[in-house]
Amino acid sequence: MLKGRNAVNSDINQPWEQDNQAWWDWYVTLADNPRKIEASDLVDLSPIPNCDMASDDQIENELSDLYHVTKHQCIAFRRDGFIKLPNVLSQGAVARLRHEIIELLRKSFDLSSNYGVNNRFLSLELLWLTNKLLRRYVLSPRIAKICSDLLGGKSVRLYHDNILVKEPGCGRTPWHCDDHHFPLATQDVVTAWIPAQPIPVLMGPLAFAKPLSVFNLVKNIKFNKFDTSYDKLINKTFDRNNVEIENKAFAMGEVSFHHNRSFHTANGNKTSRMRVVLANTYFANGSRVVDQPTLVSGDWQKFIPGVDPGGIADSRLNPICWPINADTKAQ
Ligand SMILES: O=C(O)CCC(=O)C(=O)O
Repeated sequence: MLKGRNAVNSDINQPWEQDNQAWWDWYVTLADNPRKIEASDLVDLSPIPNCDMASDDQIENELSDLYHVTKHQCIAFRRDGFIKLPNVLSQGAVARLRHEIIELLRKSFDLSSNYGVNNRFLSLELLWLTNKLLRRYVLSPRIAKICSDLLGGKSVRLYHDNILVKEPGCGRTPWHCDDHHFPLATQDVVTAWIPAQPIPVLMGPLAFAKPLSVFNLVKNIKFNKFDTSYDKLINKTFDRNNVEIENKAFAMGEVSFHHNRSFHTANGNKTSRMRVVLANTYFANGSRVVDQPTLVSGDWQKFIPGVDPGGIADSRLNPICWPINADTKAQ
């Protein structure tokens, strides 16, 4: 999985040498999976609630309509490092998102087998540049303003959009916090994890360790790029310290928002339905790229083109998404 210089020694202070799909293919090998999920383990779910897909106009209106985040929810986010908010999307907007993402996946991957071709973690990114519908979900004032509110009202730029799909039988996502991943020199980073269907526990919802301060318990654990030891050690440390893990289902339209120091994981997909998610990451305007991005940051220059380490992360691919400004509207 690791290739070239990345495969040679244990150093992570080096650029990632492949694309983002290769990054995910490698990354999920770092997860400790006690047992491979077999085709016979997969559970068929009842059909997704039947609803009409939202039209373009409905999506445009819904994703511009502002969501009221309460003071209590902002406090909970700062304490826990994440919050799950109900009804961020309507059922029609979720159905449309899933439909569109599956169409896009078909163009890049072979989805013909029910068990998944390789039980892979599939990823696509930067779709907001080419797909008008996805662009509404990624540059959405509704979603970006929630992130801004959770960061105390800062204006926020897009880092990237990422379609994250677990085929049936795909295993766990290793424990991590995004601070190790995004090469941004700020603690003002939020990812909106937007499921494109309900996610029952068997499908592997995003699961969070709380409160946010558990970061301190594990911050000195050394990342190992070759095996599952990092994931195992984090798990063991949380276990030993009785850290509470929230691993609950996501209802249709529910979206989670997590801070870049929030430790999170996701179990494997033990259902016969693909777990389809759009994850958008936003960060405070004015933030810089770290001085030394690592291979864990993957192909970050694709998301902040033309900006060198240490520079302000304000490339043309990082529009300000909240507050709405002329630049964003024109795009
Ligand atoms: O979708 C997953 O399983 C992992 C996603 C994740 O870690 C993230 O969005 O930060």
